[in-house]
Amino acid sequence: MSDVVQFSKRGSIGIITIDSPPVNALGHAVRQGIADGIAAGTADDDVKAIVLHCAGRTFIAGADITEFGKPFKEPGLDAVMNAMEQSTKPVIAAIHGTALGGGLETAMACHYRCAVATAKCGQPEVNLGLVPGAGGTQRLPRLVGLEMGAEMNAGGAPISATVAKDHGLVDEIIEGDLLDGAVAYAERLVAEGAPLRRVRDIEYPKDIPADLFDNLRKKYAKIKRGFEAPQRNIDLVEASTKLPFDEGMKKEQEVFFECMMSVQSAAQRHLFFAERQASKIPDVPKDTPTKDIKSVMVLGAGTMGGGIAMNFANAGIPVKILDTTQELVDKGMSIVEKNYANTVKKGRLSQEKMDQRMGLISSTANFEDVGSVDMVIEAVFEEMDIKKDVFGKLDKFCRPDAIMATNTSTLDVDEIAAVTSRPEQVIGTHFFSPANVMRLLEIVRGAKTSKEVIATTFKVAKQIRKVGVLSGVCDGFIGNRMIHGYSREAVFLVEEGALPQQVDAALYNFGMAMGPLAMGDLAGLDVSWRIRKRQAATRDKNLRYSPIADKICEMDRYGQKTGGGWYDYKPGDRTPHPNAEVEKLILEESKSLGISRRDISDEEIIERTIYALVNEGAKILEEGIALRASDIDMIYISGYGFPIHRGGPMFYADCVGLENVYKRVCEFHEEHGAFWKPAPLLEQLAKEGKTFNKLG
Ligand code: T1G
Repeated sequence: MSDVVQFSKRGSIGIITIDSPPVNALGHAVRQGIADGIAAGTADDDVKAIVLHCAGRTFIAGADITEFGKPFKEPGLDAVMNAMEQSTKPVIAAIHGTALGGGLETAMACHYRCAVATAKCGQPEVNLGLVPGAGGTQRLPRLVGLEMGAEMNAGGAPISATVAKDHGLVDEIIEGDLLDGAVAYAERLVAEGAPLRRVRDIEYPKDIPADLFDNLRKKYAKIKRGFEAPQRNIDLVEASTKLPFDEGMKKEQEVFFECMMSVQSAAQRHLFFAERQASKIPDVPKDTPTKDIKSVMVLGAGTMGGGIAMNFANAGIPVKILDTTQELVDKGMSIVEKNYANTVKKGRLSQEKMDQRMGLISSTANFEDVGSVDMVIEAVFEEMDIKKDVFGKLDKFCRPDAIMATNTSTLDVDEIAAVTSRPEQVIGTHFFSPANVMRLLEIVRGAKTSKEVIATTFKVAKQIRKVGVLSGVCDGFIGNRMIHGYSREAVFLVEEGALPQQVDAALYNFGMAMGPLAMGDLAGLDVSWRIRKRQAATRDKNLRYSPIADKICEMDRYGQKTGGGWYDYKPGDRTPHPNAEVEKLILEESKSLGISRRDISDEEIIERTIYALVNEGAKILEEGIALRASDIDMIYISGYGFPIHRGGPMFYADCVGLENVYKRVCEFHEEHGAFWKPAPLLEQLAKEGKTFNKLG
């Protein structure tokens, strides 16, 4: 046995116990230990059946992703699973936590499966740009049916043990202690002379709907636009209906290795670790003391404030919304209620859950109530004077150990903290609109923010199911600072010859959730217009500036909220339609700026906008505003709709090759001026043949 897998016996039942923290992943030692345990149980005449179970938090949660791309060591998972499946004695999987990927595949190679009701089963390989590599597309559909099997493989979502039991994936739900229950279940199977039931022998029904797989392909082409793995999973489930089992397994292995070598899978594996790395702050150790946040107050009952409050109610944390008048508070509460009601109407939330969550949200117009909570999140108007006034009052009324967070999207957190007597308690928590939907939370560390407050805020981020990413203090922090160049280039490209719909289509086809100009219409063109007007006096007149967006605003066209911005919108429909007036304005502006419009390729549109992100990201990295390139990738994936299958702007640049990116940035610098001055870090890495992220 290996030091992570033990074999023991209880009466006539052999027990293989895997204990390989954190998630009992199927690394080499675990695979070897299982094989040894099966051999030991088979060789022991006293053993009549074998239970496979795990210590710790979960049953096997999959292959060991950290082993991918490294030299392979026998035994492979397929050999281990064959040993189990061919065993002359029944092997029973005892599942708790999450049986995922190779974990579920291992369980399906057993003859029987039992689980506690809280367990979950799934094939999430597709979320890593993969297909299962050990029978997930060949066994799962045989157990749960073709459509459910294909959906679970192509969609990657797990099912509960009770649903799994209803569909024949789990045979027995265990009440009480899992191992005790599993041993008793094994004894019962032996007493009943239960057959050595092998999933591979299950025959599919004859009447397979002819359009089943094509309909699934269409569905996933839409909901997972641009992703290859969902399609490959569907192809393999379909192949399982056409090929003998062993050939189907061979086909799956081939496709698994093809996916493993794909850029899309490398991108998604990069993001899997990037998300977990983001909460690791070098000078804030894992054992930094944290506070339990049991009550929160949100200042500002607007759209953002209401959305922020919903996150806490969704996590079961009581939250109070404060505004200056009862009327504003009541209005804010009705926005929250409407949001929840919409979700209930769409069938994504029960009325009971909505009532439960609404029960956790209260409201007040009495500022001094801030003294009753563990954490305050300010979400008032984005004006420094207003924020300073609020924090001056918070300093007066909040409890000494209360965390005072600001939801500012760009303003200087240190300047805000400086008006308080306790800057160590002040931190930035930048939510992204809609705050109850977008997963990103930029956590902005002030110069004096304490380590405990940082660690506590990251813990809160995880509690409210946000991706917390640390940022230093600068104008726009990480995400918004980078988006300026991206949006700027989009407008310059319109001035130079592209029309809005070409720019947006090129980026939509690249994989962005929506094009930059349509995104401006969604956010409201007047928001950035107000900022540009405020900055006009100090703007560097030597730098190219496009007046087009200002002129669109001067036509009272602010975007969707006014029925038109860059595009026109029909009432109740978010579909953008080109507007002749705007196109006329664009042509006139190009002319008045002396620009002779030219045909612009989609490739140039992608390079000018995405490399603008990359160049600014490189500056943010070398200034230490972002801890690591993968943090920047996480920000763009979870806050700005960057395509997951491209891994984020910095990972994408790594894949293009930094020498290629640097070459184009130099050409743009030559042609378009100072905005494109290459970041020194980009130049250095390009010349050294290195990458932003460690790859592989
Ligand atoms: N391999 C290696 N490490 C893993 C891992 C894995 N499969 N899963 C998690 N970890 C690490 C993770 O990096 C973190 O490390 C720690 O465990 C806790 O994870 C053959 C080929 C199981 C639901 O895709 O979904 O099987 O940061 O923070 O929120 O067909 O981890 O502490 O150092 O996420 O409680 C398929 C991936 C693999 C499951 C637990 N399996 N994992 O969530 O904790 S491919 C998956 C998860 C495969 C087969 C194919 C989650 C979780 P650290 P965590 P959590």
